[in-house]
Amino acid sequence: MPTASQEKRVAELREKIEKANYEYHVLDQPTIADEAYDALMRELQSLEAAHPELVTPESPTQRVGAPASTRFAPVQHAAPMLSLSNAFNEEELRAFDQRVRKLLGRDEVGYVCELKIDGLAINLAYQDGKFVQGATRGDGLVGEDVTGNLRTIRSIPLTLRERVKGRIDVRGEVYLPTASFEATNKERIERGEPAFANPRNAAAGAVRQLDPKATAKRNLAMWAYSAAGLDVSSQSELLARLEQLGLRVNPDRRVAKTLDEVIQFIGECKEKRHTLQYGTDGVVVKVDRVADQERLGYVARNPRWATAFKFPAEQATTTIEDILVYVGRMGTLTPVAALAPVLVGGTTVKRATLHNLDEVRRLDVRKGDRVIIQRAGDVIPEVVRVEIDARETGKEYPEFDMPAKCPVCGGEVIHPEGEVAYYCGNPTCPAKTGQRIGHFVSRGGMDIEGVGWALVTQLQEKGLVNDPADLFFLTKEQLRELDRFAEKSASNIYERIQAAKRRPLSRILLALGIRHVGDSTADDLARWLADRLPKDAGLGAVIDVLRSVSVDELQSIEGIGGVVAESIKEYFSRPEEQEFLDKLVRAGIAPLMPAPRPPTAAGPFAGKTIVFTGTLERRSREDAEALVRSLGGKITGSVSPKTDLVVAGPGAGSKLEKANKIGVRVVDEETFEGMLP
Ligand code: 0OW
Repeated sequence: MPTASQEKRVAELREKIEKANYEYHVLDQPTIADEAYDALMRELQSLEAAHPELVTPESPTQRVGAPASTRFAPVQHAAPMLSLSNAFNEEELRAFDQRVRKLLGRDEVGYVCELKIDGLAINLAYQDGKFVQGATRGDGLVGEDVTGNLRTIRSIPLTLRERVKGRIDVRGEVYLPTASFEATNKERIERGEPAFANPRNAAAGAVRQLDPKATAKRNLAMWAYSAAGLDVSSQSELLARLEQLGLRVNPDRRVAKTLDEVIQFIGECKEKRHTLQYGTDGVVVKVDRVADQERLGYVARNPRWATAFKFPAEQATTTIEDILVYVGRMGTLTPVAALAPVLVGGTTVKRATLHNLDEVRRLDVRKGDRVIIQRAGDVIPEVVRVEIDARETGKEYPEFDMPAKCPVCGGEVIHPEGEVAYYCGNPTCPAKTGQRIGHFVSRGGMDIEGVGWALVTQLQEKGLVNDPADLFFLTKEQLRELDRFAEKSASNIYERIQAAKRRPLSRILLALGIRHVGDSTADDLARWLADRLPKDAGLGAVIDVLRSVSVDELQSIEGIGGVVAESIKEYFSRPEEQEFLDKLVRAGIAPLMPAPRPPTAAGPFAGKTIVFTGTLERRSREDAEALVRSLGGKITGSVSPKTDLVVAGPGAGSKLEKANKIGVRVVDEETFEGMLP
């Protein structure tokens, strides 16, 4: 049993160490030397080793734990983690400001500007002031449990400086400081592993390590920028409150009364950002007052009260060494420029997309040309223009033409009449299945980290995998036999593939690669299925519904139109897909059904069907419709006895006549505006 003085000493040591951590990692103003800090830690570790009953999860010695069993378990966020619309120039920023002032009906707005940190968005759940769960943003609704890994990040406090009763959800960006990013890449290249393309990918890789000890080595840091559950009246007050609680908030921020002040701040940041110790790709501009934020609301998952001004793309000049042809997962042939390697925006670029043959003709780009290329954010670089006058007289610059045979399988290349694209006509072209597997395992799909091109190609060449479902039948032995696969990485990959059997249903639908089914359609379809199936429904039950559902039923789903409904129906009826789908079921894929949609706030339009007709003056038609949806209403395009309200602007025609004829309530725009909360 520890003596009273030992217990007292342990409490004292913890307080001194946490204070030192806070000053060093949050304030960047250490007051004790590293040696003194290490001595305190050693003393606490030896006291805890002697008296394990004294150890608590919050103890500073407990930051680096064992690999948790819950790692990567899905976490449903208490409140959706939003994404941001973008503004790429001053004009778009002014348009954002204009919309905000119009919707608020006043000119004085008041913004807060924050550096946009180029890292990985995370959610930190604190219960009564104690860090209890950390999750990645995921798709905004469901993220992954990375608590153990985030505990190793010293700028994330395990205990807040005030014991805030109840639960708060802090949002922030985990990032890898530039120096650590460069050191990590140096190590990886020495180990023969591919370098990370940018700090954000490196941070994501570090946060999603299977073992927290690996995360701890990466020297990650975090800036907090938002929170749910704190009673504040503005964003600037929220940031100050987060600092008070001991969270690290980026100091490069500014309250701006007018848009001109916002633009002034952006100009300062554009200069300063290259001197910063971390990656930033823009400035986030937020309406400051919370009351205004609530009034402005959201469109999809983008707040209307915030936007991200992205720093302009970086450009560079280089030479086209060759024009290659890349075969996509739908078999499309895409011309790609092989470039003389050049540094753009902090990373080396060797490839740039030429999109399609029309674009090649428009640019008149040829092998040997000097070109300007541009890289905006992390989208793939593209060729902006050719320096025609750099062409040497007398030298040949042959025009590029699409090949007649597929460069991967030699199959006939087809160019459907009137289409821009060229396709490989061979249905079993390995590039198609390779791309398809690549899409299936990608972050947007089943997110199976470590299954990259090199591995997929090897698996295909060895005939171990012909479609994505085959991945789930791979054994550890088969993986171990692959080239450059040691025991550890083979079992890591095997674990990740097996763990991927449990994914949100929307992810699985997205991973199938159905034409026209993107993020939001997959979400809508998954929710519609969840309303019809038990919570523990298997993939087989889901596929049975999708095989039997009609196009009309699909079209009745909110957000799914005719083209998408046809495409979904066509996919699930396609004969060559049935075997693949049945194999996925046999593999034991178990979808995570989405939580039922929370009941929409009982707003003035809750449960009502609204039709707009004629032109609106106060706001655009799509904004008005989105506002009605966010207030619980349903929008339809035609008037019927089921219509509850018609909003008629000037120039209204047949819909207004029909509404009057069948006795549907009609209001003008002013009355509609007056109905808004
Ligand atoms: N990356 C950032 C950042 C920021 C959230 C909350 C309201 C709208 C988005 O520095 N400073 N502030 C926000 O505000 N988001 C940020 O990053 C987001 C997270 C997910 C997409 C963006 O990267």
